[in-house]
Amino acid sequence: MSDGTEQDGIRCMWMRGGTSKGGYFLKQDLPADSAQRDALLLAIMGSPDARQIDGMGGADPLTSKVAVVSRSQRQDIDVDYLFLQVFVDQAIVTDAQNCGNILAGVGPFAIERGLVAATGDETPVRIFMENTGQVAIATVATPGGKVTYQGDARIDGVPGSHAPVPVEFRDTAGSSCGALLPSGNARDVIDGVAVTLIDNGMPCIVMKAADVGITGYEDRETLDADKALKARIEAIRLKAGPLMNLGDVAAQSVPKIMLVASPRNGGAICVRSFIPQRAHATIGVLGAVSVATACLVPGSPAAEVAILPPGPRKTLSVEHPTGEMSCVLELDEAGAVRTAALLRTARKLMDGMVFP
Ligand code: NQM
Repeated sequence: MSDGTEQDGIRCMWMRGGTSKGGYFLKQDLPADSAQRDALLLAIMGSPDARQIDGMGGADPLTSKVAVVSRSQRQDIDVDYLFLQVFVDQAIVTDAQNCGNILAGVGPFAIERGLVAATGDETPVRIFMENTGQVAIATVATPGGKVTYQGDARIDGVPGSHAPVPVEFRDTAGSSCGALLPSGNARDVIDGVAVTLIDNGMPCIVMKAADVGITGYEDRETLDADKALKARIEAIRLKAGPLMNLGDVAAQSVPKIMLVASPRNGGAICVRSFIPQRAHATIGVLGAVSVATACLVPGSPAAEVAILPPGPRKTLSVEHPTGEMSCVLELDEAGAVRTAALLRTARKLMDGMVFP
C-alpha cells in the first residue's frame, strides 16, 4: 500500500471472464468492512491512476474488475457473487451494477476453490448475483470431474477458442431500476434526443447513433477521441439517472449508453456502447441483453432500426465494434423476455497471492 506499511498477500485468482478480466476472491479472504475492502481493492488495482501502474488493473474499466464469491445459504443456489467495478482514475469502487462477463469465470472459480462439486462432464453452477438479487446459471465444462478451460468455443473480442460457458439469466427485468422501463415509457426525449430508458439486467439509455451525430459504425478509438460526443451523451446520462430511479449518477458506472444503428453484418442491431465514459471494446453481456430487449419494445428508437427474427424464441445477434454477441431471448405469451442465454468463455490466468 502507498503508506509504506508491509501488507500480507491476499489469496486470489486472476481470470478472463468473457471479454473482461479481473481478480476473483473468496469473500472470507477480504475484509468484512466494505470501506476497508474497497481501500484494499483500490490498492490492488493501482487506482486511482490512469495507467494503474502500481497495481494489477489494465488501465481500462474492462480489466479493473473484481468478483467476490462465497458459498450460498440460499435455497437452490450454489454460490453468491458480488461484482465490484474498481474505477481506473478515481478512488471509487461500486457495486451498483452486475457484470455478465466476469460472471463467466465465477462457475470455474467456485469449482476450483471447492465451493461446488463437479457433477460429471458438465457442471451447472447456480449463481446468485448479489448486486441485483437475480439468478444466473452457468454451465462449466468439467471432463473427468475437473474444470477445463480448453475447448472449441469462440467469442468475438477474445482470440482463440476455449471451453464454452453457456450462461442463462432469469427475471432480470428491473434489476437495478425496479422496472424494465423505469420511466414507464417506451420513449422519452432528453436534450432533444429520443431515448429508451431500460433495465433488463443492466440500466441502459438506448438511442439512435444518428440522433447524436455519428453513424454507429465507428471503432472504439474514434469514439473515445470524440470529446463533443462524450460531453453530449454524459449530459443526457446525468438527466436520465433520476428518471431511472438511480438518482445522481455522476459517480456511478450506470446507466450505460447504447448508440444503435441498423445491423450491417446480418445481425439484429448494431451497437456502440459507453460504460459510461469510455467506449466499450465489445459490449457487456447484460448490456447486450438490455439493448436486445429494447429492440422488442414497440415505439422505441431501437425498434426503428432493428431487424428481428420471428417466433417466441429469438436469437438476436448484437453487432459491436469487434464482432457480435448472440442473445437467445425466450419470450412469454405477452411478449416479455422470460429468459436470456448467451455463450461466454473464461480462462484462469494466475492463482496465488496479490499484494496491496
Ligand atoms: O453488461 C462492462 C463487461 C461489462 C459489463 C460494463 C457486462 C454486462 O463487458 O453484463 O459484462 O458495461 O461496464 O464486462
